[in-house]
Amino acid sequence: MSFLQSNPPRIGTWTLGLVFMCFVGCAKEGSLGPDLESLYGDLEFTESFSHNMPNGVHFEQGDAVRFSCGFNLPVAYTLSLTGQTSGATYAFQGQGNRELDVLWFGGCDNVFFRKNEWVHCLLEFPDHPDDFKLDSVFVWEQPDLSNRGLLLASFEETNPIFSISSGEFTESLDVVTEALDAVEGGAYMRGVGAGAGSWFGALRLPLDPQDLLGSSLGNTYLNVHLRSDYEGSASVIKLFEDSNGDGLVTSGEDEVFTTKLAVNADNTWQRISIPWSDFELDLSGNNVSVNGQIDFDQISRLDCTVSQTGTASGTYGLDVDYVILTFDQPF
Ligand SMILES: [Ca+2]
Ligand SMILES: [Ca+2]
Repeated sequence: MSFLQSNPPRIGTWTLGLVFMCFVGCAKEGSLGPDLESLYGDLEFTESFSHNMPNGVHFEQGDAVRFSCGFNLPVAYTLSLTGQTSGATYAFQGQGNRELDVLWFGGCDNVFFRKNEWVHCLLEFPDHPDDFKLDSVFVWEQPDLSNRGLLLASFEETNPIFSISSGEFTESLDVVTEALDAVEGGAYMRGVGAGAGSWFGALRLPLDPQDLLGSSLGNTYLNVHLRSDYEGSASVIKLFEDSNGDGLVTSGEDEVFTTKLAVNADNTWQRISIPWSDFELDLSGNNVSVNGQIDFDQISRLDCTVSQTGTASGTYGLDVDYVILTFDQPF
């Protein structure tokens, strides 16, 4: 009986309990101190920075590189990859909760990483600038990234869908093969023209509206790799409709939309990605306006022309490789 009587808590016990809970609560709040301290404390490595491909990565076989590192505290990091011959770059940024664990499938921010290339891997911490780490990984082959979109031309095809069209001002227009300087694979297109013209030849890429179902102007991107050694060169991209549905693209009957891409004359590959909303109705020559809009179900062809930014007489030219359409985001 006395046991039962002593069991129900009295007011005094509750008060003590509340005081105790408050104390615990305060103590707990105070315990955030050491965490904050560690956040701004010295960065130590509990696991060294490394990756799982010491003998190089075979992207062609679907390999990926797993980078890992361990820290004594949560820390923001940047992992920058730089190709030593291609100049290609790729970066991961994150907030590691005491660890870094990322997979690289061969993606690139600008141009492709090349085959047989050393890639430098730099791990940096914005809040701890002195604690950077270096590693490197060897790339045996380029990855196949064509599943990111609709590949129109890589110049590696055995049965290409593209054709090449020369004109009056074309000096040369060819597919260069067995090229060590292709941005992707071993082949690309090279076109050179001379004169005061604006059309020195074109790469013609047929398009099937079926492949564009569900796409829209704002979410469809043209991605093309370009290089030039001639000042003032440009690629005018032309999008042709079969507006009247007769199965042909006819000047003066079907709508054409264009956009002009200036190319740096630094003999370095660059990737240009543009949304289709950049295309404008082309009323040059005897081109016409039917409804003034790009109709996805009438799209018939896309041309990458060798052209110039202005109208001056001169020699112009450029290289084209890996033309791919992507949806929802640039390549
Ligand atoms: Ca190629
Ligand atoms: Ca139209």
